[in-house]
Amino acid sequence: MNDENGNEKSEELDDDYLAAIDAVRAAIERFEDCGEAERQELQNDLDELSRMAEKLESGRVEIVVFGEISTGKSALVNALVGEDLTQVNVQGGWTKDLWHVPWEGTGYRVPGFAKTEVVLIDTPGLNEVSGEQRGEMARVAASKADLVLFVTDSDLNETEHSALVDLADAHKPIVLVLNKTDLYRREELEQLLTLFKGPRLAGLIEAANIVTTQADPREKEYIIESADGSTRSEWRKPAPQVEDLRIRILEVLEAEGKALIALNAAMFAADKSDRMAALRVRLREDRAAKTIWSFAVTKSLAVALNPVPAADVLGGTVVDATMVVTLGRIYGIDITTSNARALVTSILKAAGWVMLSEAVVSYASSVFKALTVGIGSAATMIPQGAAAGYGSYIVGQAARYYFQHGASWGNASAKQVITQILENTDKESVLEQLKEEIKKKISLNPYAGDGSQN
Ligand SMILES: Nc1nc2c(ncn2[C@@H]2O[C@H](COP(=O)(O)OP(=O)(O)OP(=O)(O)O)[C@@H](O)[C@H]2O)c(=O)[nH]1
Ligand SMILES: [Mg+2]
Repeated sequence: MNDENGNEKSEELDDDYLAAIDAVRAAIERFEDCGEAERQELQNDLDELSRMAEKLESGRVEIVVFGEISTGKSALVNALVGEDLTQVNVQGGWTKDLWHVPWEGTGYRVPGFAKTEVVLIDTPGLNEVSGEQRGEMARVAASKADLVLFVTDSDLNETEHSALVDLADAHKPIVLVLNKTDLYRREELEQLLTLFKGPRLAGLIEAANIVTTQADPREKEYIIESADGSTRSEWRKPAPQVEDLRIRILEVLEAEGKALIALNAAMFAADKSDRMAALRVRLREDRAAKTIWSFAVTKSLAVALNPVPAADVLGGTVVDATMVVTLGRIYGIDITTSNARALVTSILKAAGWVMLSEAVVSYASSVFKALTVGIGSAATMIPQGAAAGYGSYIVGQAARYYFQHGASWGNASAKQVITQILENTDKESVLEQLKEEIKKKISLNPYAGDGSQN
């Protein structure tokens, strides 16, 4: 950008670029307040977002070299950089890691930055025998690239074609590099290029982005004639030919480098944000389910092992209130113990006292049995405990719904929600499982009778 005096003006970063920085920062902030357990699960994603923010803020461009094994990706990186930095080998599957190679002297600078860095990232090849994990690593790297150099040395096979489709679907800018052209006769090469520029890849890659190279051409026999007329032959490796590719990369960067980086970062942030949100939902649901179950079991055991006053069996106990406070925390909502108690009571009311009456029946029968066969009989304590645990289980499910909806019953009434929960719960199976838990505990407790002795 030049001003009226013809001097280069230091450009401001444009709105898209700043919006991309904001999007990445916002994605980070969205998950920064999560609890310790969630943070551990989300840490990798958060780190990746931080790296993306740092990349954006420093204006770094990342070009990922991607493709089948042994197509010459590593050789291409070396040829572009002009140094043998990454390892080239005839053996397929040679590159096992991601190699970040700074590409100095490109002359490219992201507008708005005084100095920027272009990095070439060499990746492991696709289709390596037992190298699925490394192939995946390469795909992930490509999905984060500002620009992908898709390297092939022949017509595209199934793996290559579907990888190309995936990248194009993700709106990745791609330069398709046909390498090792020294191995083809002229007609063969033309035939291949016609194929690449034909209908099969139309829509996936524009013709201008199909480039040929010789990253590490095979040795050729050179005939050398001496002054005396005698000749000798010598085998030498010709210089690599990657100039067309270098020019094309710079053209793409000059034309849309900054937009590519911004678009890439914004899409990355959106994807990560979705992924992390989904992961967080799954984590919360897992933890909530485990919490509800463990409190239901605790309640079952408490009631089964200590024949208790009616008030405890009827719910609204410390166990239920503590469960509600714990569930609230899982969903990032702080609730006081007295509010938790109030919530438990309102859930029980909304349940239409169904559970209560069941619990009462169960309690009454236990009292009756206790009177007839003696307190501590497994025949009485197990059903009584399970019924109490079932009550806590339902209270837990309702409280979970309440917290999932931001501490409200959403569009429904508490009664509707709880009726639905009662309908959707396989009561028999929950009771059976609770009974099993109680039995396990009794058999582990040397002081509790197993019922048969009574
Ligand atoms: N004839 C010819 N051979 C090449 C060319 N470029 C690379 N090669 C050879 O192809 C083989 C594989 O090259 P690499 O650069 O290791 O290929 P790669 O894609 O990095 O392979 P992996 O890391 O195993 O996936 C080596 O023997 C190179 O010498 C080329 O332009 N022409
Ligand atoms: Mg390699």
